[in-house]
Amino acid sequence: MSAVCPVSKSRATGLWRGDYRMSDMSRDTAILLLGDQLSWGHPALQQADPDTTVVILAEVREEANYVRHNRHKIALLFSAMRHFAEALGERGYQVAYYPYEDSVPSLLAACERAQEQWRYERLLICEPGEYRLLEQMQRWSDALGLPVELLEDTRFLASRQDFSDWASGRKQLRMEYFYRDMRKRYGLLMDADQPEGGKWNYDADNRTGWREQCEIPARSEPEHDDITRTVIAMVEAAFPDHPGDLSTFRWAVSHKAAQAELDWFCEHALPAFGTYQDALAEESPWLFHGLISMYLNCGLLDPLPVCEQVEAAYRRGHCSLSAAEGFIRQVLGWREYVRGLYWHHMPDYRERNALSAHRPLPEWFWTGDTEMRCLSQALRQSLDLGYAHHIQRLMVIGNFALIAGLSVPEVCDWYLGVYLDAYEWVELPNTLGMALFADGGIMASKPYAASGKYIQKQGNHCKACRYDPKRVTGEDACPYNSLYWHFIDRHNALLSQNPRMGLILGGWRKRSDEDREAVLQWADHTLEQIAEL
Ligand code: FAD
Ligand code: DLZ
Ligand code: SF4
Repeated sequence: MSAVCPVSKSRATGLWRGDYRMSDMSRDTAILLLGDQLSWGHPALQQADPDTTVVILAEVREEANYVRHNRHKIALLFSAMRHFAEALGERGYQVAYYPYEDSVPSLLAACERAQEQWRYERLLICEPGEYRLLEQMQRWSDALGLPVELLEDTRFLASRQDFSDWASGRKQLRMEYFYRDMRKRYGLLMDADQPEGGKWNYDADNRTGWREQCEIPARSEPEHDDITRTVIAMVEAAFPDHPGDLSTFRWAVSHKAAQAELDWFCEHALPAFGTYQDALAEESPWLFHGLISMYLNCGLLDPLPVCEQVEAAYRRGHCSLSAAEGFIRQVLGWREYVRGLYWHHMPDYRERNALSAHRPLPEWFWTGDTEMRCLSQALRQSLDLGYAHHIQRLMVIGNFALIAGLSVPEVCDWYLGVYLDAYEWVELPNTLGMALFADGGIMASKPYAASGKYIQKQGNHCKACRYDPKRVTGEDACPYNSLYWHFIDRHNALLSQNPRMGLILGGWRKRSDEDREAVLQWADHTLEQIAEL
């Protein structure tokens, strides 16, 4: 195997670039690798011959700007792309790399430029994670005048077809049953054909609130190499209006470094992960969470080895069954399930707005500047770090958006831009379906609406908040409280069809007219003042 056209490392950018001698400039096949497909398990790489293939990687305007992506997300992807380009070069591939400074407008434009240089005869692409891009790519064959093959993304544990087969004929698509089938299929945490420990799900053990019971292990900061430093400086200059404080950039940008993060998690945080999975802590944005979704979603980690590593930790007695099961349920269950649901229901899923939520997003969603302490902390860390854990996304930010009736598309775009693990296949079902109930209950069996009491139970934010979680009306009342009852009251008709809401609705109806009126009036006042909360 010989690379006819040697790759050379440019001093200026630290990138692998082709040596553009005309005699060398042709390849049979091009592979376009997207920024979230940086995996050796990529279906086109699996069948590629480096001698006849050119791999295209491109940092392009359209992908970087179709929502207001967090600068952490852009820097993570660009640096990981540049590192992967290097690794491809080391394995003998010719790489056509277009850095952001080249001002390439779109992925199609990058393929056109590469075609001029490499005169390839067919283009292989792994299907993208967003419907918007899939639709575009289906027209690329005409635009480029050559065959474009869209390959199935084999990096997931359930294919789109697997999910459709599972879904067909079912009235309800509940995650729990999908998850059990996946456990059996992959033999994870199984004892012959029975679930390890006799139960499928240890969710009830995963709900302890945070009362500073133990020390939260400190995370180390990965050291940045020249490539990452160059990318950070470029992103800071090129995206001045995007959120993200890059002085705190702490993310792994190679397979090896991402694996080291997973190893650290298994060693230090996994044992307490199960217990505090639903906790909210004033003193830490990370608690005992994995911080691996950003790597799984861009190809730096693969889901099966991740689950196997966590199971191995349980088998050697390093963590409890509830910790291992709680974690594997997220990766093998929820992650695969939301992807299946997305492709099963797109494109109309994106248009759903079952509760007619249209209120514009308050400006403080982009600054975190609100006196609601739990919400301010969750927003600020989301904007600054590109990360919030699940309960912050669901029960602090998402819950507020749900009970205040914030615009579904605006909230979805916010989530898609702000988080460094966000791609529409995973963001949309979680936001539109799970958090906002805008799919009318396809994903969640009841809305995840809660008052300040839940947030107080799960964490320690309320102690230092200017609002009082026990009060429902009045200047000091926690805004979550009246807004919660306003939500219950305004969706009374729809919610009364849901047997799981009976108790709450019954309790609300039993209250005196005066009492209810006072709460609703205060909620109206709160909504009028939403910009000032
Ligand atoms: P851990 O708590 O350590 O969990 C382990 C892993 O399980 C995660 O890395 C992730 O890969 C997987 N996982 C857990 N829950 C889910 C879930 N509901 N859906 C898919 N995977 C899950 N996750 C994303 O990857 N991208 C998103 O854009 C995204 N948007 C979300 C929006 C909302 C409104 C909500 C409620 C959840 C969203 N999630 C999203 C799911 C979840 O919050 C994140 O995966 C998790 O917080 C990532 O942090 P972690 O790696 O520390 O997770
Ligand atoms: C998110 C993202 C960003 C910010 N930039 C790029 C890019 O410049 N080049 C690229 O190939 N991919 C990028 N991505 C990831 C894509 O948006 C992602 O592949 C699609 O949204 C499909 O999931
Ligand atoms: Fe959040 Fe309400 Fe508690 Fe303040 S009082 S931290 S707004 S739940």
